[in-house]
Amino acid sequence: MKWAIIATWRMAVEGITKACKSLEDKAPAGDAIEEAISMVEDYPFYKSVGYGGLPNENGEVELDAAYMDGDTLSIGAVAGIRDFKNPISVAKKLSDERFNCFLVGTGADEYAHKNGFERVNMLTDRAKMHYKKRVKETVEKGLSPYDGHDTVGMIALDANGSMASGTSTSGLFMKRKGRVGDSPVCGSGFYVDSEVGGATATGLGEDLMKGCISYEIVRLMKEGCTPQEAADKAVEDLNEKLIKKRKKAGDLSVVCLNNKGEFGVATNIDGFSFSVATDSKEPTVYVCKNVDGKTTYEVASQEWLDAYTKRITSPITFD
Ligand code: SD4
Repeated sequence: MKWAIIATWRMAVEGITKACKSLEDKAPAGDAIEEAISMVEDYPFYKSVGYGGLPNENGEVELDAAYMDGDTLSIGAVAGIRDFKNPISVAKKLSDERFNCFLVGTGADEYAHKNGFERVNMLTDRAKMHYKKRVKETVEKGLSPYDGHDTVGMIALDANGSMASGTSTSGLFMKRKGRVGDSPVCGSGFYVDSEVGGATATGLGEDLMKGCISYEIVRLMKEGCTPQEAADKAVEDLNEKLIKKRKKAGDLSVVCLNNKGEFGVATNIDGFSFSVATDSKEPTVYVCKNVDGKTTYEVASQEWLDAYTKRITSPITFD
């Protein structure tokens, strides 16, 4: 049986590269997801996931994460958790619970503490600088505080045909305290059913939730769409509906994978990237374009990859 793993954004590629070795050694999809997402959470230069994630409007890092097992449909999720190193691991552990599997705020913190998860101050000096800079720019230039975000969302298929999905994010930069996006919400930020496939989303949570977009993609795949057809249709339909009913649509980007290891990707923005690997494909980063409402993608060039690394690691300057 084939294995495969796909994730939103370039930032997932190191995690995926590590998880590939486990999938090759017949590790369960859920373990591969936890391993790969933890690696994204731990890297301080990814400023929208885990350690180094950007704070809310009060300067506090509040993290959302979720995990779903595609064999049992078990779900675990946390929202607004503070100062725990790996929210994905807390979410995965919660998926063992029959009840109380989605915890928020201090309830999530207490659960994580009682279950021995590692506490770490997740607000880095670099994130503080981003915050100060944004406060200054917002006052001086009237910028939207919500610009800029990247959630990691992932789906894996293992050699036994089992599937799992996970998400992890610090949500929107400068979000209101207590704000929860789509990422920990089942059906919106993620969904997986090993009998069909899985999907995960990134973008403006408030809009992604209006279409329950991850569930919608899995539903379309179940009805016979290929992953690419399902992703295109779900993003196009939601984008159109939002424009028709509300005059604007936020960023909507998705990746999906069926239980044969075939993947699909769609976005309504330019510049969405994703990372994918299968038993016959080395970990690869692709960059998407949206041309006349259709998503196309190509392998990220070395120039693009170099510019990315430079951008995320360069010093933060105040003009
Ligand atoms: C949220 N969807 O909290 C997340 C943010 C995100 O890419 O995905 N950014 O709304």
